[in-house]
Amino acid sequence: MDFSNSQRLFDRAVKLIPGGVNSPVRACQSVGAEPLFIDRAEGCLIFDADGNRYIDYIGSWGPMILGHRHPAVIEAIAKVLERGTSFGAPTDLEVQLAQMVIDAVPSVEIVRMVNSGTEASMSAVRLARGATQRELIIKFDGCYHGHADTLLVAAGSGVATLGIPGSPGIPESIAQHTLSLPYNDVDALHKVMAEKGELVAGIIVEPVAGNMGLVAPQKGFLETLRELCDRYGSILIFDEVMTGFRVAYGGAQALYGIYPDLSCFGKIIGGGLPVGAYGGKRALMSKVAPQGSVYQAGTLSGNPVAMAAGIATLEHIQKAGFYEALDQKAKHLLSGLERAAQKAAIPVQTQRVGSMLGFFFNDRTVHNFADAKTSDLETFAAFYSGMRQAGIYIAPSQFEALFISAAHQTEHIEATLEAAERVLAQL
Ligand code: KE4
Repeated sequence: MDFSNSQRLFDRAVKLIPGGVNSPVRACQSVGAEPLFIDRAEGCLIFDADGNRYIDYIGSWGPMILGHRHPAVIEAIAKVLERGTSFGAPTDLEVQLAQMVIDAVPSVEIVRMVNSGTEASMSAVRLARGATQRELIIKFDGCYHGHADTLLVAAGSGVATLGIPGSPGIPESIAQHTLSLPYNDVDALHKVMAEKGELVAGIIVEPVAGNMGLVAPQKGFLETLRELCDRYGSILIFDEVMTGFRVAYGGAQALYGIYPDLSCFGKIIGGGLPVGAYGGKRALMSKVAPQGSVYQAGTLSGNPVAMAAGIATLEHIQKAGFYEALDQKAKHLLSGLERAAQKAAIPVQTQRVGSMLGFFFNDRTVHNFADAKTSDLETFAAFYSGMRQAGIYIAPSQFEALFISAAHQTEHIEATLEAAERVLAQL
């Protein structure tokens, strides 16, 4: 494969943009590769600046559940453009998307649109602190909730990928108010809440962890979070930026039947445009300005073009049978990957929740970030490069999840499995 156009663009980009990218994980540093510059995408296919074709399992890190350039989404965007792009004032579209999110997620009565998952989680944490007049926030090692100061402690995703301890620039006076515990560790949770529960403003969690690789909640973990937040008056925040509308139309909370006080969304509800949202109980959300005094704002929040893309996406994925079909494809891919790894006698541990899936080059079951970090990163890097050469586009990090879209057909999954078999055999 020829990568000369990507190379040329990257050579220019590194002089103009930190690391040549606008988000660290895209730099592919941890797998010893250089980023592909993408020219266009269609359905489950993505094409780089040299015209090379790949089957895409990143899907823009989750938003592209319908696949790229779904006609309904493109048409909805084009239609709004006839009215304008941004007014800095409310429109019918944000009312419609708010209604759709509230109808989909039982625990959400009121919702605020923002521009990213980071803003959603940052705002939910501020609201939890404002509502309880407490300062302490609990999160979990390897979970990533965007890059707000309070939440960049022992974070996953790009922070884990690059092995950055936390991040320079976060004052100790802020970091000290965030406690990070091992994911799935109910004993640690009971212990900390018994000691400090009355001081805890909120507990924020990825109900299915997708930023340390894919780690599902163990039985009792989410239930314990709910029970302890009730006992100590702390706000339970589900960061469903990745899981929302992904693992089920109502998110992980609908799948597991555990309901938080606040939920964060992003990715899919923007249909590929910049959208985040946070919402929950009326009693809590009514404290958000201008109704209440917890301040949060955004020039482009509720942007009509982004709203239109989100509405078109949600209209499509709420159709009967959508998730069942998606889950079947994910199951087909993962069981094939397991067979290929066994055939090559390479230890791989897979996990799947709906169409969010992951695999660790590891012989132990991964229940938390410490387990995930024992994975064979070198083998992962070699697998990544082999698959990319074979035209399969997966996340350039062991600490990310993979996504299947409605546009992936059996032929794409079969081609992926054939490539995986060849690549694993060569490792
Ligand atoms: P954004 O600010 O990137 O829109 O969302 C932050 C965020 C919050 N919560 C969860 C559970 C998330 O997964 C994310 C962002 N996910 C990463 C990929 N794992 C985005 C990719 C990137 O950082 O480039």
